[in-house]
Amino acid sequence: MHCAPCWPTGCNCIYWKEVDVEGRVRIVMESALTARDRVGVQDFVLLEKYNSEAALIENLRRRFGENLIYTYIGSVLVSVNPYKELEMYSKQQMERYRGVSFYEISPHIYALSDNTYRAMRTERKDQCIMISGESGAGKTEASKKILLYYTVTCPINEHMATLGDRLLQSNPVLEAFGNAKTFRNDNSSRFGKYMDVQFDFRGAPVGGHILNYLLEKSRVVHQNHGERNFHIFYQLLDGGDDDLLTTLALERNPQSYNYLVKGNCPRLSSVSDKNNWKVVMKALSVIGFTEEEVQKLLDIIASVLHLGNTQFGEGEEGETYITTETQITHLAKLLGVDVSALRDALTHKKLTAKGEEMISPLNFEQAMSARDALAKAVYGRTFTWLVEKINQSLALKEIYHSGKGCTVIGLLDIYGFEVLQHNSFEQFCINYCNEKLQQLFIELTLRSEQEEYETEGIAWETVQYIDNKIICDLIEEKHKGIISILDEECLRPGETCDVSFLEKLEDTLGGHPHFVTHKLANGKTRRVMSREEFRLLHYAGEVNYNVNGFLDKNNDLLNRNLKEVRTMQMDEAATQFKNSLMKLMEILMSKEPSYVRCIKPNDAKQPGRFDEVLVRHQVKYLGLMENLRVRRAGFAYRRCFEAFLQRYKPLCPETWPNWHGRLADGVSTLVNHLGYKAEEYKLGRSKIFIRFPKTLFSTEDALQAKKPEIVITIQSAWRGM
Ligand code: AD9
Ligand code: MG
Repeated sequence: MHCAPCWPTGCNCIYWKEVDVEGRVRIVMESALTARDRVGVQDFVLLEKYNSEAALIENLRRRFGENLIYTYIGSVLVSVNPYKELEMYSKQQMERYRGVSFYEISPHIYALSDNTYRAMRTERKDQCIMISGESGAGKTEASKKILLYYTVTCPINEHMATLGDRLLQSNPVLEAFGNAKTFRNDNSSRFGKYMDVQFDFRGAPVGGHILNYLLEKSRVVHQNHGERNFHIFYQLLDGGDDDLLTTLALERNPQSYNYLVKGNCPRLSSVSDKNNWKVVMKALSVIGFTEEEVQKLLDIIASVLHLGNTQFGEGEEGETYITTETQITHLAKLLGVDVSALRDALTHKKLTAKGEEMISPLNFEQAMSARDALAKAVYGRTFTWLVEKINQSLALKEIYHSGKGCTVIGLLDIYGFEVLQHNSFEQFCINYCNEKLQQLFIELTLRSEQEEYETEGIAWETVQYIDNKIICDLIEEKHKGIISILDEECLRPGETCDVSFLEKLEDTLGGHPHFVTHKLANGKTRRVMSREEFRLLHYAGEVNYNVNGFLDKNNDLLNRNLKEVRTMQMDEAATQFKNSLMKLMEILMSKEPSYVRCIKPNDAKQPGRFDEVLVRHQVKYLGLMENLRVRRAGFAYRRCFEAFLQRYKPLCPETWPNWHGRLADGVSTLVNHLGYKAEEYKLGRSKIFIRFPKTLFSTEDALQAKKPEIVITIQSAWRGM
């Protein structure tokens, strides 16, 4: 059976012609709106009880059961991870969504991609797509599908014919170096990513640029049980040929390396490191890495493994020395540094007192941390270098006069809100980032809704929503925000420690409604808190952060011990992160936003399981209910006059088969004929706004009841063609 949509209305959802094997043509009707009992509604704004979280979750559940993983809240796309391959991402599907009106066809990531692209082309305005959701919810997969859609469906600029490939190939490279198996996701992105795709005036992709955020460097030296280090280490050991491993002085077994055994999880059942190694090597060459550059990259990866196996001994006077001389020789060779300089850097520190430089030995513990700090720094810098190289390869060519005439679609795939058993500095930064994005989301959605109502000349009804500015301020405010206090503690001379940082927080922030510690809670808190924790009441829920390691992580440790080797900026880590977030906010604010909100249906990473408690939690912290309330703002449904008339004109003799007057008058005639009451709808300048879903549904039902009549009319029209 062959199905072809879009006839004769071009709207893709009411009429389908089916051609059976004998060539007989039949017109069938399928409307996503009428199938609502079985598959739920495709836009949450059509829910009768739009204020009910339970109704929203039930709608999600029904659709998930039918493999309908996408649902809208107006123009926001909600996506539930199916944890299985669905046949909905083919090239034919891409074609189906190309140029088709957003709401007239079932929700899809391609519909959002296409709509964003068309908005960029017609309005000549930069766009961005913000993808959010917790770890494993499907953000990275969504961003890859969007990128694929553009590289497949957009025209090609003959000067940049290979750009599409390079854009796509940047993914396996960044994933090899920046992703890892975690408890929550076998391919978890351990860095935030914002990618701009630049298009020329004909809509062909001509350039790209990536910004990366806060790579989780601590993973290089430590992994929790059941987790792995970054994929590239295992790929190299499994996929690299014997000669390569010999040159790098590596053994094939990951268990031989201290930095790879912490999680006790050398292999992944879901992917082959060996195959991925090939994919990554090919991708590096497509992007334009030379053989020397690839070799350099692998030297560094190998040197990190050798660093991890570098061991220390303790002399009689407490001095430290290196016991693994062969490792140090390999290391020096791979890093291209002098052996004795490296030995000194790992066992001594340089101090400057009264203008004089002094060298003092490190004790055993200090030497171990210096070693780990060097491994993290080397890896972190390599990742930054990798991103820079990719950016050079994707950079707009001169013929475009540095982007003049180009428009941009930005893709943001950034870590979701994270609450672990033990939350540390990394979770603090990640959750702060999510607070900022939520703030932006609320601000922009509200703003664009308000603007639409104003343009359409319809009175704006105030909507209640949680404003999380107070929490953002608590973290980022100058002088009295948590980041400022942390920086001050790091810079304060004398013995500062994590506990003194916590005390300072208590002194400054005591009484703040979103900040709690063991002392401040005074036994009033429901959940037990340790003396080393502070709790933030995020918009998405409460999180306890353990202050252990905050100062070191903020200092990046390396500052103190290995200044010689580093050439990085001197800003403290949290402040650097705050500044890069501020810049990101500016970038996003300057563009027209679209949103994909990803939901993880279960923690077992299994298809077909919908855990309501887990989903409810995500619905809450993604702010979907607020989003829905803002979007409804009194009206369940809005549609431009033309589309509304096109769809429902068969219901009124004066508009069927064609209306020849002004569109607004046609809609007015139609709704009068249907008996809409004044309180049920409003006519804007170009759109009709319908207040209740039931008004729309009864109109839709009337259309379906008329089905046989219309089919006959259409069939005879079609046969006559
Ligand atoms: V993390 O914050 O980087 O840890 P993500 O990026 O949100 O996380 P990811 O996109 O990596 O999650 O998805 C996790 C896994 O779910 C993928 O490896 C796939 O196995 C699975 N997945 C996600 N989306 C889809 C989909 N649309 N179709 C099929 C999917 N499988
Ligand atoms: Mg990801």
